[in-house]
Amino acid sequence: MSEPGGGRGFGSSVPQRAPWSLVAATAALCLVSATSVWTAGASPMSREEKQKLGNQVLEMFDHAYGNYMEHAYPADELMPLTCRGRVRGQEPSRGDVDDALGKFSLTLIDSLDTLVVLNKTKEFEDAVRKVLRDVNLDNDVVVSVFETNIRVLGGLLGGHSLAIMLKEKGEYMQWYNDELLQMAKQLGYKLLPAFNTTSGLPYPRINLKFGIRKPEARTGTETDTCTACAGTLILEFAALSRFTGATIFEEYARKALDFLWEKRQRSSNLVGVTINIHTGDWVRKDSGVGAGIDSYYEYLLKAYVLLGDDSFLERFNTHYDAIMRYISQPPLLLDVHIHKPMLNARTWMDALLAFFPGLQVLKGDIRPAIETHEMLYQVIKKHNFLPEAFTTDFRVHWAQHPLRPEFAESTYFLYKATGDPYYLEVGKTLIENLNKYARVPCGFAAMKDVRTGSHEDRMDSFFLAEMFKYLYLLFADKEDVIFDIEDYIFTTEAHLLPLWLSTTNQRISKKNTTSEYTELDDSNFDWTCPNTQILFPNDPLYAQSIREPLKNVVDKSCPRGIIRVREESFRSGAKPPLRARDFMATNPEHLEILKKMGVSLIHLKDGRVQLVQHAIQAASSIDAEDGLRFMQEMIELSSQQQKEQQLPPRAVQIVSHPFFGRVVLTAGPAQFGLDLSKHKETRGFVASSKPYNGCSELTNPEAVMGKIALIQRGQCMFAEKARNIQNAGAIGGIVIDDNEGSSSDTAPLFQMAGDGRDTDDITIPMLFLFSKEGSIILDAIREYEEVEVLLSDKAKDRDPEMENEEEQPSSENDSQNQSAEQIASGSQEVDLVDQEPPEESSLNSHPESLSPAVTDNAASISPSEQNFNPTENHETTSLDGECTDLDNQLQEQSETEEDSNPNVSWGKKVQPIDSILADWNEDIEAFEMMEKDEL
Ligand code: DMJ
Repeated sequence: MSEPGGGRGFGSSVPQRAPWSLVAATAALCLVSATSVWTAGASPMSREEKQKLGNQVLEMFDHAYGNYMEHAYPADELMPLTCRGRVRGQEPSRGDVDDALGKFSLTLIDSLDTLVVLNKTKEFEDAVRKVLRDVNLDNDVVVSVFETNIRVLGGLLGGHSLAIMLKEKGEYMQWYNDELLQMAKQLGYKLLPAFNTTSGLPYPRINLKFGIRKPEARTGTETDTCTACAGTLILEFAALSRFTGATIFEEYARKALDFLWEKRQRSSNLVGVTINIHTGDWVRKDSGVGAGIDSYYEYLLKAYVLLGDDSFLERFNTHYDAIMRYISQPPLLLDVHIHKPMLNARTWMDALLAFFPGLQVLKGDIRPAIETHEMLYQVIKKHNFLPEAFTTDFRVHWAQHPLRPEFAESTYFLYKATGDPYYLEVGKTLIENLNKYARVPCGFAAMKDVRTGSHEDRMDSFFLAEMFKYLYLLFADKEDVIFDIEDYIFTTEAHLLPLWLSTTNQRISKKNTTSEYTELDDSNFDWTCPNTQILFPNDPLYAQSIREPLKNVVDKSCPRGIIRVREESFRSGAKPPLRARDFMATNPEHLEILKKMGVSLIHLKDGRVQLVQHAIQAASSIDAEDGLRFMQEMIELSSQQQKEQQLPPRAVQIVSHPFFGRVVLTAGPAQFGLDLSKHKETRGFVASSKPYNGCSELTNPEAVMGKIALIQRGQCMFAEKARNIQNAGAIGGIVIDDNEGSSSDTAPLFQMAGDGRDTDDITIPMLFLFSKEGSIILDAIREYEEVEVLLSDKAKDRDPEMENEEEQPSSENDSQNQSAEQIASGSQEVDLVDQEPPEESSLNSHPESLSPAVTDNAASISPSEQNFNPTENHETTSLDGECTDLDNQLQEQSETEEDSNPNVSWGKKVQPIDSILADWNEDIEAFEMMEKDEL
């Protein structure tokens, strides 16, 4: 093995070489000495407590990895609720998410280097042998190039990196002869056909056996890919080239990066989310630092660190400057349009952006990292986990949480940068929440809905690749890790690549790397951490002082969006533009403003009012832009309100032995019966009704009396089933879908509607479960006979209390011993006819709702009441002074930013009307895209 040439820093640190020391190495310097600089603030954590927490992480990893190996391996992933492996093709398709699964024992490969970091060298040796013995990379399966690169190629390379390190130490892996590297090379060649495009951007998917385009491949026809998908290859591909001497991999990855750089929007220096791989046109022109773009930025900076190529740093700095100018609205990071970067593209943020503070630490820009991290932590404190998306006023936008590691990653890097024990306390909270809310008898289950605490039958491989590494390293002292973590860089999947690669096999020519950069002025380095002494100028409370004003940002926020208000309004002293949330169709002043903005009001025959904007009718281009913003806000407001009118999902929690509340199933609510959000939860044993469809008087009232009746969907109205079980004395009901294999993982939940008549006579709570969730209860009945459940709007904490309530012995092993078949099977064989369709909420029943319709050059929305005025928001705003404070604070920041940075006026240039019109269709498309947007 070559001598490591890496320098000292920490985790994602840098080798000591002069050319690139300006940014990355200085960041690392901050990190090294910060620990000793910190002396006050949060109480320091004792070595004993850190060790205790480290051991807890080890135990949690054993629980996750052990259950995967015992119940799922060689499948790609563990399904922790049904305690079996997820095999692609054998489960209902979940769409793109399944593209990570290539029938190559994904979780095992993704876990390899975690085993070494966690000091499980013996297990690592076993795992490598299993990979070499069992894993086949030649399956006829279509996989994501991006996911296969970061998880599998990265996993094999991380495993190889640590295998050769161990071999050199002389105790373990003495038999190892680069076998993982050979597999990595084989996989690398399998991915190369994806790059056969004129642009050099890879196809998003490839067939492991047949490549691209052949009829058998079932892929190769896609036209678009995400920026991160094309821009997150360089670390793994360059490492593969440098380890093997085969330069082609690094060349291909460089070419893709070069193309993306060429295609950046030249005036904003931002990139969009999706790009056409043939034409290079931006398909989605919204731009942020989260989903779809995130690791493109990460890899530019880390490619510089690993490869020492200045061009990557220059590109990163150019993008970073743009990000801080337009997207960063501390503590928020909000997507904007690449062509109009002063215009926010969304009023919500996604969970993937939680990696960004960690990247800012590597860059050396600590202050905004602390701010954004603190904001994210406040959201976590409210919901226990970071929801997949949340609004600018910190409401849940998408409620899932698939145990993503990004926040733990940033916490680790911030601790290394500041040495502030506050971040150890944050890590402790993460551990507690995982154990309390996500731990199930057979591993850790993703959260289906952070509001209800319900689970999804899913444990993604990145949970083992990343979460446990960052949490363990957070509490570890140097001697707790058997090698020097500072000699390695973390890939986006937290795989470890040795820094000595920077000086190995440097034969790759830089001919593909363009030399065209925007001139960098000094402001590009404004956010660079110069050194520790300046960052913490004798102020050990520095980080705390940045966090303090953000402590209550979530609790005190108003339930409304915070949208950047155009600065020129303030400057000229003019009134800020009319906001959608303030609009009242009966206010003549508002109607006048609408007219100026080119927005006309059409009174429809049915009493509704439609808004249509024609930019050309606006009084000026500024007014046209205001009109555009107004319409965008209206659409966002409308979809938000529609969401709020939906009853949120409910939870069915199995509380009896051996589940003790650890299994929480996502349930659909009913529009009739007891409202669980207003009343205490209902707890009871379950019993199947006879007839099972519950469509006539029950023949087994004695069995369901005082219990929660299980009824199958179909053959009559939901309300009729409810009446029949209520008459038999049931205290609640669970309707189980008759559509075999249906699951809340793959089908949207719905509300059970009434029967069109008065349903006040139904007083018991009714919930709906899809077939897969229902079969978990039915299987439990078969196995344990007595099964008790809790019906509620939010799962009750699974704490020892719940176990104590039971007299039966508790043992995780008991439940783990259930065979996969026992838990998985259980669909009922009942002949059924079509069941009732779920009733949709209509405009009439929800008079406030708006239905956006977007047409050529005009967007129209149709409020059903003329006086569109979300009073709830108003009241909250005017009653809660602190809400106003938050807005003012952001406003002030906006103004300060403007004062100190003359370039901010970019977005304030008066745009000619024809340019606005030219962009119009793009905006409409972008809005439509955003509405449909999925992570
Ligand atoms: C990981 O697979 C990688 O970190 C990737 O870059 C995006 N995020 C997932 C985990 O959330």
